[in-house]
Amino acid sequence: ENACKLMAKQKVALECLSYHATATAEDTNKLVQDIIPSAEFYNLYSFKFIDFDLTDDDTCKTAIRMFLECNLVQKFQIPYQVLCKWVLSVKKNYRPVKYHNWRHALNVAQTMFAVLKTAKMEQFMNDLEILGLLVACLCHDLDHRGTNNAFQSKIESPLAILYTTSTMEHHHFDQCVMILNSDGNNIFQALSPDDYRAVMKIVENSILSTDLAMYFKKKNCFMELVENGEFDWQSEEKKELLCGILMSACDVSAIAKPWDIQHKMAKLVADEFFDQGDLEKLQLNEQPVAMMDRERKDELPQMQVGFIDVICLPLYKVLAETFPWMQPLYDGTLENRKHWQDLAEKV
Ligand code: 5BB
Ligand code: ZN
Repeated sequence: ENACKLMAKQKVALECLSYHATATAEDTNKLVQDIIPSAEFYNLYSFKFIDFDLTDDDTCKTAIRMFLECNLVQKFQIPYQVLCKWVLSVKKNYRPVKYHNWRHALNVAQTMFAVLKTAKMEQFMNDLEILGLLVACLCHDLDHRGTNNAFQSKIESPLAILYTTSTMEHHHFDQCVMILNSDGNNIFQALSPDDYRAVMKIVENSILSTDLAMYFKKKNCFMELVENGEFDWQSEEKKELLCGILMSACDVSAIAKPWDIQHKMAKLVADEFFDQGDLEKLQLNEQPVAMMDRERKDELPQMQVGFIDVICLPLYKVLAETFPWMQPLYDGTLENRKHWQDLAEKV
């Protein structure tokens, strides 16, 4: 078994070497010189943030603005050049798939920013946790191939042999570490060894928490604490749980956006699922599940209602009950449920 894993690791490493590259000096210098518009300009404090009108350059500046706005550059002595290079490198290590691309990562990070600032969750986090959460959001889907864990397992990809559970999430974290360890990309370089270890632990836990299977486990623990009237979120164990739950809340937050945005985002999600379904039909000779079958796209509104009822509303409900400033995520989702329900009834 160990020999098998070693071989898989070598294969993954070889694949990565051929694909992986960090930002060029030229691109980095250009970004370093540019002025970073304000948080207000980018609408960063709002749960209605959209990336659609942003250029690729602007998406990098948006990410940098979040670090500046949280004072992280100053607090952790991040050389500005390193921050710029790191953001460009992270962007470069997302693939141009339809949904799980750099813009999805940026949207997740922006929701986390709004959760910390506008939903006032900052009061439960120290600076190191805020740094870890923003880094985790930007890195949480690195090198996503537009296919899910079940698919990696079905095609017996080296990744699935290396990591039998949370396959892609382990890979996203590995990619995150790989970028940080690349020349001129280590935004954590000035941290003490203890802080370094602590922030990496937060990043790892937060990225692994974005696996849906992990979410269901964490949600139950979280609900138990809430039902027992927990008010103290400071212990390490509870903080890990809270960070994990917030990651899930941000990861699915497209569901809480104004309807026209949610409608477009859901189309992107569906298109990526259908592409995987096509691969399953053609490469594996298998009948894909409804969600991934283009022939069944009429069922999309009903599936979104299911997604909202089973995953999103319960998640936002327990969060809003515990932290009232999180309510906009619940309200936005409930509003979209009406629209999807209307569409589902027309079919
Ligand atoms: C999701 C879990 N899966 C294993 C089986 C199918 N379900 S689902 O029925 O809730 C479902 C979710 C079905 C269809 C869907 O999209 C059709 C376009 C979705 C869906 N998934 N809809 C979305 O808008 C989004 Br965003 C997603 C992404 C879900 C990522 C899961 C991460 C969850 C962390 C808590
Ligand atoms: Zn994601």
